[in-house]
Amino acid sequence: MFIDRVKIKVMAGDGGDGVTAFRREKFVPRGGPSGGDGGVGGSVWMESDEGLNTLLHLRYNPEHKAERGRHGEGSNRHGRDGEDATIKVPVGTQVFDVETEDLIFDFTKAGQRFLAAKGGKGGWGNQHFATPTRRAPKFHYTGRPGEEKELQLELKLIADVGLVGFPNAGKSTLISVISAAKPKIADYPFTTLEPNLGVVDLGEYKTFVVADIPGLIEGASEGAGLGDRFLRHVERTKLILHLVDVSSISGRNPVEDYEIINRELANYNQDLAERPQIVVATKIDALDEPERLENLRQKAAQDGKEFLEISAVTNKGTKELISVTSQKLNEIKESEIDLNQHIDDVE
Ligand SMILES: Nc1nc2c(ncn2[C@@H]2O[C@H](COP(=O)(O)OP(=O)(O)OP(=O)(O)O)[C@@H](O)[C@H]2O)c(=O)[nH]1
Ligand SMILES: [Mg+2]
Repeated sequence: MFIDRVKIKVMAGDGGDGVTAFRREKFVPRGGPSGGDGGVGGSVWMESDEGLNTLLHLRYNPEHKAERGRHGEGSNRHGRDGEDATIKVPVGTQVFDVETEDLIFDFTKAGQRFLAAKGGKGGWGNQHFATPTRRAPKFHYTGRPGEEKELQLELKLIADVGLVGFPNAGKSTLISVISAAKPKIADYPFTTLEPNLGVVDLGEYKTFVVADIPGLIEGASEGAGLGDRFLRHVERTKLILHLVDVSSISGRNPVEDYEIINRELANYNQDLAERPQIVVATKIDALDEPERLENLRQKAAQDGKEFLEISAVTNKGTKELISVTSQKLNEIKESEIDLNQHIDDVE
C-alpha cells in the first residue's frame, strides 16, 4: 500500500514541578529552603531518514509522546529531564499544522531534524524564593505544560523524472523495463492506482528516479477519471516524459491525446506545463500507419520539444531514451547550479 498522507498528534512532556522543602540537618535547627526544580519535559522531534519511502509506519501509530520531567526533590535536587521522542519520516515529507494549515517544515534532505513539540519548562523549587525578609518561602512553581499539536504529514515522492500520459499509454510497462520496479500492467485503463517509483541504474553508481503515476484523461483537473491529485508526485520532478500511444490498435489520435494531457498539466499547475518535457511515442512495434507517428513528431517539433520513439515490448529505443533522459537531467542540474551561482553573485 502506498500512503502519502497521514495525521499525527505530537505531545511533548510537561515540565516537572518544583518542590517546597527545608534543610534538616543535625545541629541546624532551622535549615533554609532546599526545594529543587522540576526537570524539563522531553520534546518531540522529527527526523528525515533515507531508508523510508512511505508514511505507513505512522498510520498505525499516530500518537507520539515524550516523557514528562520529574518533580524536584529536597536537598536542592533537580528533577530528571524527560527523554525526547523522535519520529522518523522519509525525505520529501512536508509537515502542516492542522489548526493553522500552515506548512511548518519541509524535509528535503536526509538527516534533517525539526522540533515538532517543545517540552515544558520545569517549575522552580522554593530555594529560589528566599529573600532577607522571607527566609522560609512555602511555595514553589509547577512545571509548564509541554506543547501539543496535530500535524498533517504529506509525502511528495521526490523523483527526477515523471511519466505522464493517458491510461494504457504504456507508462508502467516502461518503468518495468528500465528499472527494477514491478508495477501491475494490463490492457485496461487505470491499471495503476497508486504511484510507483523506479530507480534507473546508469552504472558507476549513477542513477535517476522515475515516478509512474495513474493515467490522466480529459477533464482530470475537474476530477474526471482518477482526477489529477497524483500530479503532485511529479510536481518536483525536473523532467517530464510524456508518453503517447501511437499504435494503430489503440484507435486514438496521438496529436489530440498529446494536446489534452498538456492542457490538463497546465490546468493543474502552469509550472508543470512549462517543465522540460520529452515526448515519447510508445508501442511503435504495433504501428502500421506511419503518419500517426509523423504527425506527433511534427507537433512536438512545433512546440520545441524533444521527441523519441520506443517499444517497451521489443526494447527498441529504450536505451536511447535512458541516455537522452540522463543527459537532459545533467543539463538541467548544471543550469540550476549556474543559476544559483548567478543569484549568489547578484546578492
Ligand atoms: N504492443 C505493445 N504493447 C505495449 C507496449 N507497452 C505497453 N503495452 C501494452 O499496453 C497496455 C497498457 O500498458 P500499461 O503499461 O499498463 O499502461 P499504463 O500507461 O501504465 O496504464 P494505466 O496504469 O492504466 O494508466 C498493456 O496491455 C501493455 O502490455 C509496447 O511497447 N508495445
Ligand atoms: Mg500503469
